[in-house]
Amino acid sequence: MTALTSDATTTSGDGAAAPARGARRLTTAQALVAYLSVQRSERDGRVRRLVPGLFGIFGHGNVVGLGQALEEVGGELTYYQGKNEQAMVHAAIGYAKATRRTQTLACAGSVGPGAMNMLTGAATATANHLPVLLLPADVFMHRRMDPVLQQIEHPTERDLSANDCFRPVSRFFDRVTRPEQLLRALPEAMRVLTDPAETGAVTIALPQDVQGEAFDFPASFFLPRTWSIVRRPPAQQELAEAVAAIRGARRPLIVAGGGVRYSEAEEELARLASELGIPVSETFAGKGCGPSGELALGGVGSTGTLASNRLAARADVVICVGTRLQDFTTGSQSLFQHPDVRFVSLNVCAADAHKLGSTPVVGDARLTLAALREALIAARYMTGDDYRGEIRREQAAWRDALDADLAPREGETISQAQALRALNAATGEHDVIVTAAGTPPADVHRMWDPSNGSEQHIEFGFSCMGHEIPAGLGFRLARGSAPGDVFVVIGDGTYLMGNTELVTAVQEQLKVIVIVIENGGYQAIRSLQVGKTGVAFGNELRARDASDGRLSGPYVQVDYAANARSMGCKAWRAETLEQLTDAVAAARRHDGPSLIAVPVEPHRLMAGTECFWDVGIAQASGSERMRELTAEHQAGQRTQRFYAHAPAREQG
Ligand SMILES: Cc1ncc(C[n+]2csc(CCOP(=O)(O)OP(=O)(O)O)c2C)c(N)n1
Ligand SMILES: [Mg+2]
Repeated sequence: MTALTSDATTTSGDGAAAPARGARRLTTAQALVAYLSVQRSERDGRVRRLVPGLFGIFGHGNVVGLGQALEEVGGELTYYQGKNEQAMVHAAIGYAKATRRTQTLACAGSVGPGAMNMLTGAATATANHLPVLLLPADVFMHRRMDPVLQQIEHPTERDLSANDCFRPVSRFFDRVTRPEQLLRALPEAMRVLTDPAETGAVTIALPQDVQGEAFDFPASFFLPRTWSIVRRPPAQQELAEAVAAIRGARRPLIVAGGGVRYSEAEEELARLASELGIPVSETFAGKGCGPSGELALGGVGSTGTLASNRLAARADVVICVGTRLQDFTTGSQSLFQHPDVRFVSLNVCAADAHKLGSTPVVGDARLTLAALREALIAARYMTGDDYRGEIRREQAAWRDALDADLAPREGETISQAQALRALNAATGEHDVIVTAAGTPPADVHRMWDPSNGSEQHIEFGFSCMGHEIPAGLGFRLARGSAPGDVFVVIGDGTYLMGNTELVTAVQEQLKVIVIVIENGGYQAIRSLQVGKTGVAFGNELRARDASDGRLSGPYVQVDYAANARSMGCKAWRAETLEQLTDAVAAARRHDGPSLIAVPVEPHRLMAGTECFWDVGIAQASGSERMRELTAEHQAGQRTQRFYAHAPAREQG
């Protein structure tokens, strides 16, 4: 061992010139901490710490291993104390989003439940292609005293632990059963974290005995290493095929996804759109990354604008940029109704670039958009005046429909969309809005006007209730003292599921402004239920009623502002739009975290989007209404399409 270590030299990154001699005797956990402390990422010449901090909750499974290491050698790895392990992962996701996937945080949970609580966060990160580094503690490898506390004891697979549940929700998984395995596991983990096509949850399970086991690590292992996040250029052949597919288009439409934002390709997208006259619609993750002005269509799909959806229904070529094309975006593959519609998909991830039978262009969004723009200009491509007129008419019709939808109604309290419009007016450049589940992401996607310079970050790849507040913390942490405020818009149901990271915000003095929309429970789901089954059951926050034995009694009253105050936040309740605007101004003046509770009209949701969304419908029922609704839904299912691969050259 020592022979290997004492002569080791580095082949990596900055500092590579100096050969490192000797070995460092460290425990697995100490080596992990020392290694993370010197990893950096680089994109476009800007170097940053790749993992500058770690969220953790200790238990017996990691306090004497990883906890010991952090205390002794963790001076360069800021430790944040989580309040719930799932929330820690959401904070890391927020951090990764804020830094456009160039940085993230590590999350350490103890063995058993602490580790398992991170699973939902892992899935959220993986579904969204967002880097997070997860360090769940694991059971003993030596097994001298099995079964130990928090061990599941699988009857037929004794080498399996609860942590094997991370495998399907991770992009990289390893269980480090000997200290020296870190020499292989950690570089591979960093590679996956920094590869835009592969990134997601990266999980390294740390058995509690192994965390404390020592090894003579080569000193070179701990030299600073910089991981370049390379912009992969598109292949000329794929580009040529994309040009061939687009050049005959009369009604092209761009669908911009999160990949545009993560690649920081917004300007390049705006340039292509304006020089070629192609309108831009946006997915949830891409919300706000398209251009503003006459080619901006806003959200697309199930929660999209009428302008986007009507133009999508007639588009002949759809140019997808950095999108995973999930069913909310495609209207469950019913949105694009042009009989000969074809897709061109620009994506750094080949699997995404090939979806919907697309003509794929695999590469970085910014480079690919620039190359495509040049190639289309060289081919003298440009949309016609008639199409531009059509776009303007659809935008005007959408603006009118939105104004009518948001108008005050006699005898009603304010609506959520009205509150969002007021918030939209009270925010501007550098402000960030974070949403994830319920109706807030849907409404932000549809009606938020990003032309004031605010950024919207909607987590809807997994739409995970509980993402919002910790993700807001992640944004604030990543942005440090940079200008602009972080607003979290969250439903009352979701607030009840995950709010305790507000204590962490107080602990760290992180200024996050949480807007809780009070509407008596899970209204997004109630509305879906009533629309698809004709009845309301089990979704509102109501007391059990003795007469029918169901949850049909009065609304349960929760004082959300008092709840936030009890955790150390400032809090207000705003019942009118004026009160909301005033509360936002007061929250901006306050240094720490705050909350504004906004009661809204419970059943008033935004009007429909003319977009079908498929859900598993009841094919048998004793209720006539249910049978009618099933027939209606099945009519929608008949509009679903199979989009075949149609490369230009095979079409002649
Ligand atoms: C962890 C998790 N559990 C369940 C769901 C399903 N779900 C989606 S929205 C929603 C209701 C959210 O209620 P609330 O936050 O009050 O928002 P509202 O629907 O009232 O706008 C539920 C239960 C989910 N997305 N995530
Ligand atoms: Mg609600």
